[in-house]
Amino acid sequence: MISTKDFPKFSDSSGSLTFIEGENHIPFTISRVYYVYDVAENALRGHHAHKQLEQYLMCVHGSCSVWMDNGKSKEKIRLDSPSTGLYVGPSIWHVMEDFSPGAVLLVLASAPYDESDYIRDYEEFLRYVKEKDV
Ligand code: T46
Repeated sequence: MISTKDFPKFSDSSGSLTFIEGENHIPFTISRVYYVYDVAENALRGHHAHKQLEQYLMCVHGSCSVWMDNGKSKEKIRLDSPSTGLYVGPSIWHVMEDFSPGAVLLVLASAPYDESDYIRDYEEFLRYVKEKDV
């Protein structure tokens, strides 16, 4: 379920640079970029799944943890490198937690914001993945 990608990183004594080329590094056309920041200590974000949306999540400053749940099992990953992206595809219930102070979570998304693509109720999510499995 957990699928990460390390993007190119150039470091020298003056600092580091990472770049992401849509066509070369991302398996979907990037339609939207957003970022989550100023997250309070102990705050939980996410708590939803998407029906169609594909995303890459990366903590470009600080760190945070992401729970991934496909309705059958759950896995947790710590995002703590600005050059590592986590793929979150459709039908994955995800929760972000344990943001370090000042953390910035950058997200590349395959489509514009569309609330009808969200499943925000966990019981509905379990029904949805069960129906899709049949
Ligand atoms: C996701 C995780 C990783 C918009 O109006 N446009 C947008 O592009 C986004 C992303 C959000 N919003 C609105 C919808 C809500 O009223 O911003 C508000 C906060 O969104 P939400 O509570 O969904 O934020 P998170 O951090 O729980 O989830 C976000 C994304 O919404 C979601 O797609 O996968 O980050």
